[in-house]
Amino acid sequence: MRRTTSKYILLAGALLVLLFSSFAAVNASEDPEYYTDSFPLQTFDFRMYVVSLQLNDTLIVNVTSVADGDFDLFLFSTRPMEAYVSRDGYDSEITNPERTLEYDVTQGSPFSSINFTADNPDYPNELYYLQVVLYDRGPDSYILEANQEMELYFIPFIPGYPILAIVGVSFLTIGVIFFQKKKSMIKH
Ligand SMILES: [Ca+2]
Repeated sequence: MRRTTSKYILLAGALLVLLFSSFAAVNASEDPEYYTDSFPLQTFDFRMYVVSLQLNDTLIVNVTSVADGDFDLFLFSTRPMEAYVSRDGYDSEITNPERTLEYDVTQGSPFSSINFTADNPDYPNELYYLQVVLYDRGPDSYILEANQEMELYFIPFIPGYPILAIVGVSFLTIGVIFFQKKKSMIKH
């Protein structure tokens, strides 16, 4: 009898925890620090995110450097097919107003931020792309906090020799695995 009572208490406790955590998940969407990410970068290296905004949604992104690194932020209205940053620094295209909606290239501050409201009625439900660049004093890590759910975005491979190289390496890897398997089969 006592055993079943304690079982019921345990079950009730578990239910309570479940209820409470689901409440916490609902409330999280209104939290200004709803999405967070942290990542280490080398100087002139970058990381990209994609975010979906509806008309009149506001996106607030804050990036803080962990050490002394100088990070910059760029928000694009179209899907980036290039990084516009290399070992030589920025390509001027990175601030082209045709695709770059907002950017923060302030120097000498551990904080970078973007505050953007999707107010163009021609684009009521659009994807926007955020690029975080370590501009100076790397390597360093950043901490990103955003009020919207974000996902990582990777620049697609441009068809051409990189694809050929990938296919070549894949075939080579399969070949090596096959060869080693055959070798071990002969041994046994
Ligand atoms: Ca900066």
